[in-house]
Amino acid sequence: MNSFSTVILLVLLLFGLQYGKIIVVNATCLDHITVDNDEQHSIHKRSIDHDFGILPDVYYQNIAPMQNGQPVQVKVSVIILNLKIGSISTQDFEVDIFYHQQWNDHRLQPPTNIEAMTKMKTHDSNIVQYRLTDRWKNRLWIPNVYFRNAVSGSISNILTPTYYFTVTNYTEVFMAVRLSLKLTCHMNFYKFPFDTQICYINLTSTSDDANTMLLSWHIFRIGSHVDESEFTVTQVDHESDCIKRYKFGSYSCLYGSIIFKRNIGKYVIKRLVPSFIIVVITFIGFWIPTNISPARTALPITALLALITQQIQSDLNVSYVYALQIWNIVCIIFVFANLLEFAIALYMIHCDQEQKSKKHDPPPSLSIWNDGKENVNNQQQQRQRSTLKRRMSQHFQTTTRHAQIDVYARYIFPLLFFLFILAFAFYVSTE
Ligand SMILES: *[C@@H]1O[C@H](CO)[C@@H](O)[C@H](O)[C@H]1NC(C)=O
Ligand SMILES: *[C@@H]1O[C@H](CO)[C@@H](O)[C@H](O)[C@H]1NC(C)=O
Ligand SMILES: CC(=O)N[C@H]1CO[C@H](CO)[C@@H](O)[C@@H]1O
Repeated sequence: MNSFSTVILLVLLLFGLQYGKIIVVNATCLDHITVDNDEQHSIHKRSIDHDFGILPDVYYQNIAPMQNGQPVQVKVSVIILNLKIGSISTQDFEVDIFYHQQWNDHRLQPPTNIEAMTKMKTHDSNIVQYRLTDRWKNRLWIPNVYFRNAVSGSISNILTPTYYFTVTNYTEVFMAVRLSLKLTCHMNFYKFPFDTQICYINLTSTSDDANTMLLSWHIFRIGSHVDESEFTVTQVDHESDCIKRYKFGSYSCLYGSIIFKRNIGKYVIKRLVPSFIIVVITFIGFWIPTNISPARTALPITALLALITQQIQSDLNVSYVYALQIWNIVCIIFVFANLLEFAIALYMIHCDQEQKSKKHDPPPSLSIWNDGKENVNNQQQQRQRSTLKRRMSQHFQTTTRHAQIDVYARYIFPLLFFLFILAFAFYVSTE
């Protein structure tokens, strides 16, 4: 009984050893292994990386692959997928980009383990291209580039792999990564809402100076999915040959610029047209007789209140005066001037009436003085006629009297407003 169980145990042990051996021995031959559990799967993957063998025996990861003392040329591409302009207070913009860099690392060797590499189909059979996993970013020399004006940023990892590496012709390394960045952009709002903003994407080498590494643009462009509700992108530019000089050395840099123009439609409809109409309406006041005070005062005062409310609501919260504010202030001044003009007109009419009544009063007393000398009938007729005339003229004065100043204002105010609009249009359209 005891010996029987020992035999079974021995058989099991031998079988286990044999099985284990199969796995160990056949691990190098990756095509023939059937992997069942996760642990073995990870061994399988790692073995691809380790056995790839593109690195020489001596490889310094932190030394740039310079050839004949020439700096490494790194071609950079930035393709903007999404672009969102931040608010006025934050002065930034958010971008989603595809970031590519290509360089030649002549130290790399053709892979030793051909079966293990992920060879890619290319249109030309002479070109050998294969893919590397993102683990290679810890083993290869990679250009150390950073975004100078980035506030924050992250590598998009919505889908794996986040990094994408390929090696073409054994030495040409291509790296791609998708980034979400928030970049600062100094905007000025002097011409708001007719403003045009320029935002930059600035790149600089961090660790390799201009003697060891040079950056150059390959592609800088904007994709088609750019949000253009507030702004329209009008120009995209890029500039190479940029070297930043510091005390401790000079570094290669790149910058791309994006110029965008604010879409003014909304502001014209919501801000400019209403205040324009309000000001024009107050000009009607000059055609209303001066003595109809309620109509003449109500019009500009209501307009003034409306304009001031609009001015407060549309505050941008910047410390300087901007175009929309100038427009609003001038509209307010026009309405205020209208009110002042009415006050002056009213005063002038009042003076006129007093003068007239002084002029007209003596004749009756004179006629009384001459009463005895002249024909009584004739005198009475004359007196009646003159009082009728005076009453008529007084009546005329009280109903349809316009101060002379009103007549001038009818032409001067619209003319000045028109000139202001021309000047304003000129101001906002110049650079
Ligand atoms: C790879 O080599 C082939 C021929 O040798 C050449 O035509 C091709 O331009 C090279 N590709 C790159 C990316 O260097
Ligand atoms: C980016 O580059 C532009 C153009 O050279 C420059 O005006 C701007 O100041 C740079 N911004 C930063 C943050 O370096
Ligand atoms: C030790 C052992 O079993 N090795 C096997 C490895 O796989 C090959 C087939 O690819 C077998 O022939 C060997 O016997």
